[in-house]
Amino acid sequence: MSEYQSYFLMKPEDAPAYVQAKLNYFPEGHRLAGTEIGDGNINYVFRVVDQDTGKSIIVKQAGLKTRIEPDLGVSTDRGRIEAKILKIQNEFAPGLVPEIYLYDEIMCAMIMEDMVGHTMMRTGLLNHETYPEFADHVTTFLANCLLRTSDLVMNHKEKKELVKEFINPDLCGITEDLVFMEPYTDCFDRNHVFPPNKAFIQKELYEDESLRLEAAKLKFEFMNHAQALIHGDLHTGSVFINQEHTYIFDPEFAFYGPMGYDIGNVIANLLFAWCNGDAEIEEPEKREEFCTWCLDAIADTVDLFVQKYDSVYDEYSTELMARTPGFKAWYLSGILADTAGAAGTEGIRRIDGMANVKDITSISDESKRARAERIVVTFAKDCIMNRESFICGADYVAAIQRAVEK
Ligand code: SR1
Ligand code: MG
Repeated sequence: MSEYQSYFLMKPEDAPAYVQAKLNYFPEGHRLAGTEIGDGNINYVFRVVDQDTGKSIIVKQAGLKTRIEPDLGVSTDRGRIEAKILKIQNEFAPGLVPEIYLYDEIMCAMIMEDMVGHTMMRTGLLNHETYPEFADHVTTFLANCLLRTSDLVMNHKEKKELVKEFINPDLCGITEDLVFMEPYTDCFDRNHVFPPNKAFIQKELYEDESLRLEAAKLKFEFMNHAQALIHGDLHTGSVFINQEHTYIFDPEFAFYGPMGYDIGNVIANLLFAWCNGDAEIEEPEKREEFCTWCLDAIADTVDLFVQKYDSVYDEYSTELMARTPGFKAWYLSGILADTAGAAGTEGIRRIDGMANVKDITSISDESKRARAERIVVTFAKDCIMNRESFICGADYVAAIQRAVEK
């Protein structure tokens, strides 16, 4: 193992030897091939395949610089955070996250399960596939991972140790800028505004002072409410899925933050899928089927989370004060308001911020894309401005309908 005593950035052809040196996974002498399969902005992802058996494994390495330029200046410590949280999540939501076999602090690389037979959810949704089990799986993941890392369940001192371990200033800094600041002002070159919507974005996002005030409150809630160990970037590119099973992965943005941030991100990304289906599916019946599934998945995500919040709370929260009658409902109302706020901030930042989503940008007809963006922004503003009133799945579906009709 002496060749891995100091850091270097691997190339695809380095990955097989690395796996062989670190892990007893492939038999000696088998022909192994390494390819780079990552399409993210930040890390390198290599798949190593045993050409004799077809068995495969993944190596994910943090580069010293981000893949996009200019470099975002994020510490390689993100690899440690990701490997550690996946182990915790595997304990609380077994089978819903990929298994980590090893984390190497020198190479800032982890070796993990290859999620064979699963597709990146955003890619599947862009092909207008539907996933009947998604809402059930994602809410099992959310209710367990969020509540069971919070003060509702954990010993308060142990929880504070985790808060310390998961301080993630660089990645949080990206979110603070890209989600909670830049989309609300026209003074950042990194914002992408679709030219036909320039006047709309100017009026609805850059010049709306009351929106900016609520976005500022949500930013400070994100930075200061160390409620639970959140995934921190739960969009449909962080999910690998098929008809029966779901994996939630890529939690490098994890830190102790508000639970609603994760739930709201799921909702907003399902709306992006709805927009794509609404604009791109030509056959009316197929369009209706796909779009209805998206709305049902949004509603079920909220309603099943609420149900599972209740059962996980009852089963695991032994905290004396948290058992006070009325506290459970009060605590939930805070999570739900944060959820609506996060659905709104994710919706807005994916329209005019730096990191757009393919669901919207790939809509080929210019006027349909402009309409989709206006629907998302109208819905998102409703979620942010009226966040206390979004308490069940039907509230989100009604808000989407209002945005469509506006
Ligand atoms: C430069 S990083 C852009 C976005 O990609 C990540 O997945 C996060 O969503 C981040 O905001
Ligand atoms: Mg990612």
